[in-house]
Amino acid sequence: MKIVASPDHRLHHPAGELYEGDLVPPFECPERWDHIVAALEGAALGEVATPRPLPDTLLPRVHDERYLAFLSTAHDVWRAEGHRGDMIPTCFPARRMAPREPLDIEGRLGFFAFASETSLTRGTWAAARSSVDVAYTAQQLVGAGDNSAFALCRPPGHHAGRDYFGGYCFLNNAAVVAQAFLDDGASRVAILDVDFHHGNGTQDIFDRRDDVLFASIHGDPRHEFPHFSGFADEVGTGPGEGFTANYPLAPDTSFTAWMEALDSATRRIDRIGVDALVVSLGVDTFVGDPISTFRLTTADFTSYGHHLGALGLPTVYCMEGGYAVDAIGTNVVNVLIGHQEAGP
Ligand code: Q9C
Ligand code: ZN
Repeated sequence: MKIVASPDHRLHHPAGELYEGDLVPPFECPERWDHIVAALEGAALGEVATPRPLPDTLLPRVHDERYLAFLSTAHDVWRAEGHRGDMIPTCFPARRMAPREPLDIEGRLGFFAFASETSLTRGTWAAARSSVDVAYTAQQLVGAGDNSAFALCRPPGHHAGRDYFGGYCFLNNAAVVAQAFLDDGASRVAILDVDFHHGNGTQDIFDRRDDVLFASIHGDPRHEFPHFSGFADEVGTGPGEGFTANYPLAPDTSFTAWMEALDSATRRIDRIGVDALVVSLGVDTFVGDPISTFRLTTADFTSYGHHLGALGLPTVYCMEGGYAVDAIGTNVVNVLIGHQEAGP
């Protein structure tokens, strides 16, 4: 299995995260990447390759141009106005307010955000760009004939919608990979999102499309972030109807129940028939995760890796969440080893 990673992820390291009334050290931290790289080196899955930049035309196919213009310049504007720290959104357009981009930078920040735990920092754009380059390079390797690749994306991407950031995500890495497969000639691609949280951003991007099947297994939004997306009755809109599948699961879900949902999701992928698979790989389903409630053990990650490898599809794994830093490397490597053992 090919592995792609970039040290530029380190450019994104916010000073704090708003969490339960305090500004705490961010759960989504650079050390996550270090632990995964260390585990990958120990596992000898393959060499770690550095990314090449994605073509300029690709990002605008999944993100709004105005959003990209904002993200790429926001912190420069912020600094030009004399602010030194990170940008934390505080004011959002709620029901019946005007959905119009303001001129003021603080207004624009809230306009393009959906949550305030995610700071936008001086290095965020460069880091998010490197993350999407990592994902794109993994896709190119699989497109060129490798069976599977792991994109060690950081920051993660699945909460980033067509024109909004939040949930630690800015650019949607998995969506870029799916779009790149289509642009290279695939007729249909599946994105399987196994992160503990619903991939609301990915769903938003492909909601009306029938060329990308989006399936997500996650904590029931009645109890969990992102709170307003990921219900079972969200099945896609218009031509996309039937190409979104959500599997919300109760707090404290066991591996057995989780695996039943995975089996339903992969049977649907089989039924529809796809040319490539993108896995949004969050390992925050781990029993020891500090912000999540599922109960998967380290060994369970190998089991479901087997299940995914046995699908026999060209596969790109994009790193998403996982916050039990000491276990994150082993959990990720176990999925990839499981995939490799069962795959073609
Ligand atoms: N009470 C990803 O895993 N805050 N993002 C949750 C829990 C936001 C997670 C608060 C979690 C975002 C990529
Ligand atoms: Zn998550």
